[in-house]
Amino acid sequence: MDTETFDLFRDTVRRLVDERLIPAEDEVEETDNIPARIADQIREMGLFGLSVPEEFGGLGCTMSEEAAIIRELCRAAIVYRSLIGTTVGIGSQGIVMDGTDEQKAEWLPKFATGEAIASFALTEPEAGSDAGSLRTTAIREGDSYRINGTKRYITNAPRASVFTLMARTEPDVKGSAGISAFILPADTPGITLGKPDKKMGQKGAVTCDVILDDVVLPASAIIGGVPGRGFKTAMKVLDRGRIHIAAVALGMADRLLGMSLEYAMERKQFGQRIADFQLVQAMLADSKVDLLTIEALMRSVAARFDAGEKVSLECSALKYHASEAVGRIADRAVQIFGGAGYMAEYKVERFYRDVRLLRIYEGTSQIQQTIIAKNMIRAAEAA
Ligand code: COS
Repeated sequence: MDTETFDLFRDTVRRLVDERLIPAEDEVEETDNIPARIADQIREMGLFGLSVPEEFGGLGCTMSEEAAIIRELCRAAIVYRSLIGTTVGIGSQGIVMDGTDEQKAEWLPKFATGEAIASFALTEPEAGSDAGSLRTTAIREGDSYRINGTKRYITNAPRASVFTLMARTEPDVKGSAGISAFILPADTPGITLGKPDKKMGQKGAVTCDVILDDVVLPASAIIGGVPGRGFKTAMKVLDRGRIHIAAVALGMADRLLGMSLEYAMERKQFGQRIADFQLVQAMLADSKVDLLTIEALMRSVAARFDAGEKVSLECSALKYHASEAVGRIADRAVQIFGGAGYMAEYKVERFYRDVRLLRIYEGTSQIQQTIIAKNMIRAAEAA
């Protein structure tokens, strides 16, 4: 996109956030649902197609552009992002990165319009951080695969038209080598969904188990058509997803720091506004530093990703820093609001709970630390 078109698009998203999404936050929280009128607006604006290449009808955003739009969107409660998040990110990107021409032609135009919602099915009851130990099996029978297993905490499963599913095509091979990624249409016989999970926050986002009981898929459903490459596809998708999650953190950081500053400048105690007390200023300053460092790291990592550099370490560093930093910003926001920060009507306590998940999904902070250190050691050994 040229700069002018992009700026106009970002302004449209900004208006959507201010005029529609923020005013509906309480409704979403109370009903645990994103109203259809808002989902339709998000769809009409093309937000489901942010990352789909233009040749397939999407907006074809670079990672830097996607991050800027997601940052804008996530000034509103981050549950809105979760509606489009799996289709923009982890659910679709396996096909974008590694799919065959036929697979891309079949699915990407539907993701671009939001007609089809994509979901990412990696995690299992016994395979969370240790994704390579997943147990779902896909056993070859002639020209097809028979799939059995359970996937857990799958975001957007009830809304999904299709899953990117990781399953073990070589059950005798331990670890990541025997895993393949499948395109699994949600209406395939043998799929059942568990009850919606009850969560700490992010009301309106839906996750549940996906149970696969003798699900049969043609061999042509393997992403890229070659078995055994699914773990690498999942890892590449997650590298990219980690930049996206950092953009979510940055958007919420903007919102929380804005609220903190506004409140501190209005609220009076001891005869003056609390913003004039140095201990409150220290919290505001620390949050600003946290925000600026997410922003700076985001700019550099997204640009290097767009330039085609291998930036797994940096993606993990960014996701780790951004999710921890927004956690601190949310915690300080509660503190600056004081008693009001603990009360639901001021929303700060809700956002505090919402951002807690950022340190967990798409790889916990501890997994990001591991990836960073492993990459450092590998580079030193190779030098
Ligand atoms: N890009 C491309 N390939 C990658 C990769 C990446 N970012 N990371 C790993 N790989 C490849 C490795 O090169 C290796 O290939 P070879 O066997 O050919 O050398 C293979 O994948 C296995 O890598 P590794 O040995 O590092 O895998 P591990 O099982 O030790 O685990 C972690 C890797 C812990 C990083 C992985 O399991 C992980 O990311 N876990 C968190 C999962 C997660 O984020 N879950 C969130 C649920 S989805 S919302």
